[in-house]
Amino acid sequence: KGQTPACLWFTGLSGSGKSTIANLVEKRLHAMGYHTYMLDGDNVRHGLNRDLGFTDEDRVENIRRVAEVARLMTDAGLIVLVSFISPFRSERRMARALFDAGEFREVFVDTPLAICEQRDAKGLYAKARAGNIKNFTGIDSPYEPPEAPELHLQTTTASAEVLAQRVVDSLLA
Ligand code: GGZ
Repeated sequence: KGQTPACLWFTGLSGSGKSTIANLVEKRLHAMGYHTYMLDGDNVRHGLNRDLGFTDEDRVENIRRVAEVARLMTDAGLIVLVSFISPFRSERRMARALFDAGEFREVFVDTPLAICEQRDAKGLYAKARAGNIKNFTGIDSPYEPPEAPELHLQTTTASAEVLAQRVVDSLLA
């Protein structure tokens, strides 16, 4: 069965809910018979990008490689879900430029820093505030919010399930 390849590019702070929403989107696409692949820190930063840390320079290289891999995967016909903080506008623009028009869809998972920090599921914000993690996004490293994302998801006003369905609907529209 034919499918239109696409790159769903989730960007947002640590703990914003990118992975939660991207996982729900992937599950629903699978259930409809689409072929997908998820690229995230868990499968990329431990392998392909294990030489990279969290300086600005390393994040730029992290995103460059991820974008190139995503491009290869869309060439193979997949719907790729990319879930990285990807904090810099210029790198997201560079990623977008690798794809054909309409193929790249930037999904801004917009959760205020105060909420991410309050949840702090992994205790990373507390460590960053205490100075035990350097260059932590939102604390001592910048996050540049998208200016014109294809989708802007405000996680404080809707559930992950509802937001995931919005992503699926927009992709299949
Ligand atoms: C931000 C960090 C840092 C620093 C480790 N800053 O909540 P998590 O744990 O699972 O997601 C974060 C993840 C971010 O990696 P990315 O590859 O998405 O970042 S980027 O796109 O900016 O290259 C967090 C963990 O790694 N983590 N140190 N200093 N997040």
